[in-house]
Amino acid sequence: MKKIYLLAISIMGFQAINAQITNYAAIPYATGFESGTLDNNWYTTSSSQDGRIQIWNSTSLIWSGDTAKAHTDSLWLGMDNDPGGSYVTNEAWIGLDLLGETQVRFTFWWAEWNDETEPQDGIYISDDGGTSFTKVLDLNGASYTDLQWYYFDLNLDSLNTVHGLNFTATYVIKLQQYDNYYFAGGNDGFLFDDINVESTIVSNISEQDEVKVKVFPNPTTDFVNISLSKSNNNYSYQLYSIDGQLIEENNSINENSIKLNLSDYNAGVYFVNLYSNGEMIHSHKLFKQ
Ligand SMILES: [Ca+2]
Ligand SMILES: [Ca+2]
Ligand SMILES: [Ca+2]
Ligand SMILES: [Ca+2]
Repeated sequence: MKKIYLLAISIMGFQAINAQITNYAAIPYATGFESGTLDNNWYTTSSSQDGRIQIWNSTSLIWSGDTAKAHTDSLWLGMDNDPGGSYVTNEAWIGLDLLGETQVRFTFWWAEWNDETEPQDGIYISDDGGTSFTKVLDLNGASYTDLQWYYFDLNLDSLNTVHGLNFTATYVIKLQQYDNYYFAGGNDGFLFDDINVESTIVSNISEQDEVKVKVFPNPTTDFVNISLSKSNNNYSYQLYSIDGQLIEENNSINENSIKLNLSDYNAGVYFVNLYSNGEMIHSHKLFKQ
């Protein structure tokens, strides 16, 4: 039997959101929440009726001289706990049909307002329609400046590899917040904006245009050389940590070799994506010893 949720309409008059995922979005998928509602690729749920997941307007949330503004345009997705007093878990799921996809990136902007770090806060992924989730990124409020927007760029191929997940027709990305109070005056809450899921795969490179790539030494203790069989292709690269976070990038490389210095990074697995004129041509797993 389906549960019927009684929705508390907030005193601000915004519409609360709660609906099952009825569709798994094809990619590219993007939203900046400017329609004012969550489309049917989303499902939201809270562990108690105090949990609040709703779309806010840039002008509506002001406290102690600070205004919670959207990253882009007017609207953003907020998670908090109203009236608070006990802890609640807020979850917003995005359903994605990623069957057969490769080289998929999930990017988003996130801000928080005095939200304390708890292990439940973060980004989770499911490849089975939300039956089981794996945490792939911490969102530790205490480590970030309040109401400042931060960009996250997650390489889902890398995360799948690390966590034993697959691109399926019922792939779910879950945004989760855990805390015990509300935004304005209560000092808790997450803000999300400009969510984007897209494949960076190159499908139209002909055989003779293909750039051959050599990566060596790998494993390495410090440097990795990347040699490319063609020059003058306006190369760039992005280096990702094992948890899919972008840690280094370089644009407009006009030579046919790139030297990465991993000596300052911890031992472990990294991923480098290579681009030619903005299109991905190669992705490689690196082992730093
Ligand atoms: Ca927006
Ligand atoms: Ca928290
Ligand atoms: Ca903070
Ligand atoms: Ca708190």
